[in-house]
Order: sequence, then structure tokens, then C-alpha cells
Amino acid sequence: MKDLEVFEIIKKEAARQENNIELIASENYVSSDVLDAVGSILTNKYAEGYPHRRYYGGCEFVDEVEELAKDRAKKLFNVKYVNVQPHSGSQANMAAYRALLNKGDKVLAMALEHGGHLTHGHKLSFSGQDYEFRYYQVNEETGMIDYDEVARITLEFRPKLIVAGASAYARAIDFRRFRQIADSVSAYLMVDMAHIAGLVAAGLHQNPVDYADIVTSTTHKTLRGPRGGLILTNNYEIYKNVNSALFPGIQGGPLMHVIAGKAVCFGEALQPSFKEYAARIIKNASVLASELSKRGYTVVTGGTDNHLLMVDMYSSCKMTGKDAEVLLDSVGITVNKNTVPFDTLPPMVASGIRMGTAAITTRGFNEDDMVEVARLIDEAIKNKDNLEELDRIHQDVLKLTKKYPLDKVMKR
Ligand code: DSN
Repeated sequence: MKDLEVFEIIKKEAARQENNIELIASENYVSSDVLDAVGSILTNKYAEGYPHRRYYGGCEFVDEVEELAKDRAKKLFNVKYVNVQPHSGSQANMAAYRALLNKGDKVLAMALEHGGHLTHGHKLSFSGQDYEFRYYQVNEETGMIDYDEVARITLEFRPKLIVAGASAYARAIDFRRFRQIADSVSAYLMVDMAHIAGLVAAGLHQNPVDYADIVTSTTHKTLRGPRGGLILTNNYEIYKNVNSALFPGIQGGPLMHVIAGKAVCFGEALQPSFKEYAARIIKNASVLASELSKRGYTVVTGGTDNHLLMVDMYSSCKMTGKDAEVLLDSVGITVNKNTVPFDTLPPMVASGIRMGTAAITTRGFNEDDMVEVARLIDEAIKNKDNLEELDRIHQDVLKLTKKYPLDKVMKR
């Protein structure tokens, strides 16, 4: 690369990714094949429209790659119709809302501070501004979705759409139950499966396409593809609406290099080895949750069924999520602060941290390594003011990450 200024920054980020234990629940490491596709000359091509109906000439090869991505996604999720063009999960969600709703329509979704997502109706997001949202919370005792309560609010509020899916919820979600609840008021059901898409692809979580009118996702979390969005449906009319809502409604030219990366990702997720990978993600998350519990930390809901866990740091050791994030970063462990249900602290401080095992499982971390990760987290917290001890813990983190060099992982 000739632009040394940019290259130096990329090198620093590469070293960070190499040396740190990556526990951001929404991140992963792509394969070198995905990276090759995303870094390819397909970025040069304008292809507004959809395969064989483009506004530009010379689209014969990008048509091929978009068709391939769609065919692979259909097979992977056992669904009839797919749109692979959303630049992100947020844009996928915007297109899904526009396909089903008019401005001002009523929508019921999970509250952000209970595990939802900004685009599930937060007032600072287009979603909360364009539609009338009401929210369901988790049960205060269990930390889990209370389906009876969702059903009660649904009957009272009578939304046109119910949104299921979360970005900080550690338990399996019963999409079948959500379908029954939506049917009680003839509402649409949309599932945002961004976090768990890889687990769904591996058959380790109920597949929402069997129950929802629209399923949205990203491709870069547990699914381990390039950064981007995805929309699935079994309903042809809804599919047509989604297509026009996305282009020309929201987006312009699709990112053909990223769509090629999505095709590679879906191909990889169709391999039997992906099922094994997804099973290891869940196992690793469960070991991390139980090890942290043993060490006295409050794990929200008491554990996890998926790739992530939420730890209430404030109730565990009177440390805020923000302070825990900064402290753990200083020893090379990357997490994010996160509000926990019924949090009394604001989101930029938060009582909790969210951790996920998708990235480190790709890297090769096993159950013994998860015991070690829990120990390192605990020791860092306990030695928060002891610089010498923190340095020793950082050296242990480096020993662990050195066991699993990223270039090897990416060439899988
Ligand atoms: N920001 C993503 C996450 O971390 O969960 C969701 O969009």
C-alpha cells in the first residue's frame, strides 16, 4: 500500500486484533476468502437495481455474484426470497419497516435497555421517529422475556407490527410464541436475528423464517461474514415491497464487493464445519458465564443459551460498565459497556458489560481457554489499582492470544 499514513493505522489495528482477546459480542474474524472478495475490484462497479434489471450496462458478472449470494442464503436459511443488498442491519430494518408500515403505525418491540436495538424504536433512531413504538421489557426476577406480558401489552396496544430479536439478550427466543401473539391481533411479525444468525444457520436456534413475515439480519456477527445486512421472507408480496423500499427507497448502488463477500460467507456457513463452530461458540459462552458466576459475578438471567452473556458489574463489585470496559481494555481484553435490565445508570456509563464468544471461538479458543479468560477478567477487576499486577495480567493475555495467530485463522 502506497498511502503509508493509512497503512500505518491499519497496521496498528491489525496488531490490536492480533494481541487482544476480542469479546465484543457482535464481532468476528472473516476468512481470507471473505476479505479477498470485499477487497476486490467489484468495488468499482455501479449496479443500481437488481440482477437482470439494472440501471447500468456491464452488470453481467455482478448479476452472477448477487444471484449466487441469494441462492446460497436461501439454502442456508431454508427461505424463498432474499435481498442481499442492505449496507447494514439498520438499513435492513428500515426497509423492512417501510415494506410493512405507513408512517405513524404502531409497533411493539423490546426496549433497548432490556436488550433491544436502537432501530427497534429508540427515539433517537429513524425508527422511533417514524413510527409509534411501545416496548416490552424482560421480567425483573428472571431477566427473561415474559411472553404472557408481551401478549398482554399486544392486546392492549394492538400494534400493526411486533419486532422480536435483540442485541443484548442471552437466551433463546421463542419465535413460535411471538407468532401466536402477533396473530392474536393480526399483526405482522418481524424478527431481527442479527446476533444469532450464525446459530440459526447451524440449526442451533429456532429458525425465525418459519414464523416471521420478515427476517432481517447482519452478516458479520455469529454468521462470520463481511459487514452488511440481509432480508429474508417467504412472502412474495412482502419481498416485492422490501426490494423497492431498499432500492430506490433508501439506498443507491449496492456494494457489489460486499455482496461477493456475503456469497463467500454463506458458502462457508453451508459447510458441516460451520455447525461445529457454532456449537463451540455456545459451549464457550456457557463456560465463560459459569466461570464468572463461580467467581461471584452476577450473570444476567443466570447464564446463556447463545453466543453472549451480560454481566451486571455494578451489582457484582460496584464497578460501572464504563470503568470495567476501560480497565479490561488496559489489559488487552475488549468488551463493551451495556445497560442491564432496569439499569439505574445512563447508557454511556451503564451497570453491565456484554461479552460474546463468536470471535474468540473462530480464533480457536476452547473451554480451558475460557476458564483462563474468566480468571484474567476477575484478576484485572480485583487488581484495578495495582499497575504491576495489571501488567502481569496483560502478559498472560498476550500469551493466550499468541497461541492462536490470526493469519492462520483467516486462512481456514
Ligand atoms: N451495534 C451492534 C451490536 O453491537 O450489537 C448491533 O447493531
